[in-house]
Amino acid sequence: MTTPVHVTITGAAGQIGYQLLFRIASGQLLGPEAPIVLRLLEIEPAMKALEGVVMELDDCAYPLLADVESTSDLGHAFTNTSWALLVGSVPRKAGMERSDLLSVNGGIFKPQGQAIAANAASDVRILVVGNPCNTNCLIARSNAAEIPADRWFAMTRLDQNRAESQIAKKVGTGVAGVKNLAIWGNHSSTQFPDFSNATVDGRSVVSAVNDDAWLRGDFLTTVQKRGAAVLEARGASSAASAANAAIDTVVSLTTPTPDDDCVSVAVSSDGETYDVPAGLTFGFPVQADGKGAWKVKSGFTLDEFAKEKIKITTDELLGERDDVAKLSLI
Ligand code: NAX
Repeated sequence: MTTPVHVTITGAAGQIGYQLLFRIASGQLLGPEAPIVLRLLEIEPAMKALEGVVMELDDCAYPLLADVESTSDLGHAFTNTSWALLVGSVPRKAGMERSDLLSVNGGIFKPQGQAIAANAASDVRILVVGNPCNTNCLIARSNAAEIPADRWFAMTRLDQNRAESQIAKKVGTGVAGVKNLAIWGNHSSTQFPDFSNATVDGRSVVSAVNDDAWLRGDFLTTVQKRGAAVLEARGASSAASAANAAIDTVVSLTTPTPDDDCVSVAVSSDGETYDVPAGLTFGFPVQADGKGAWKVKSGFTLDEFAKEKIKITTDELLGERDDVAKLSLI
């Protein structure tokens, strides 16, 4: 049997974890040929719930699932891991300032970065889902200097999927026809879902939609505030769609990106691409080669409207970076 790939999921007993684990164990993350060891990290109070989830994993009798390790120990959670999906974090509560939120999460992501550096496999790649995911990723990466910057990702794919779906509905076509849709910046309400470089069924989205007011207005705000709308309607935040986007991200980063398309994901800025300051974990259009390497896709045209929006989200990320620097988290 092929050597199993170790995949770590933090916050495994949470609602995204519950939507994610079964899909990973069934082969949807790494394909039908890759046996998997799941390494599940939770905090002590959630270990009992995690026990129940593991029972259910057993009860699925997945042929690809070689083993499941549940733990609240960071070193154990990241031992030999090749993909670390950092989902567990502490959400913003009423009355919490941004700096409080970053401070609490710094307490999670700083030691996780250190534990990944000390224990993970040499090919480890990390996807941060837990919010504020861009800056949580920056914190973990800053505390794992041994791991190259191009192995760290934060999730903006849910925003890409949401944007594609809105455009497909507006044009009255299938979502598979929507391509090259970049999410720039932060996974927050300042993100810029870039309609101007996107295409639908081979035409520019701008001409296919033929409604600039909608693109610059309702479309943008619907995507930016979709998480809040789901929370309001469901009484709980997005979980199945978030788990789906995490799987989409890994699949897209491990398969070649077609020339006419891109993957939206936040990566470490090199300071030279699209004038984004160096070192921020910033949402870009990315192209993967399918062998583990990727690059930020060049050739996107950014007009004044796009530049203005990208500046807003850049400033927000710079502010978050200043906050975590002051807290000595990076
Ligand atoms: P839940 O509260 O259901 O689950 C989080 C789990 O993390 C809990 O079981 C908790 O015990 C665990 N946890 C907390 N601290 C931990 C630690 N130090 N180590 C390990 N586990 C820990 O939240 P859920 O709905 O699953 O969401 C998880 C995170 O994803 C949240 O931060 C959420 O904001 C974020 N999201 C990110 C999205 C994205 O697109 N990047 C979209 C969906 C989601 O909002």
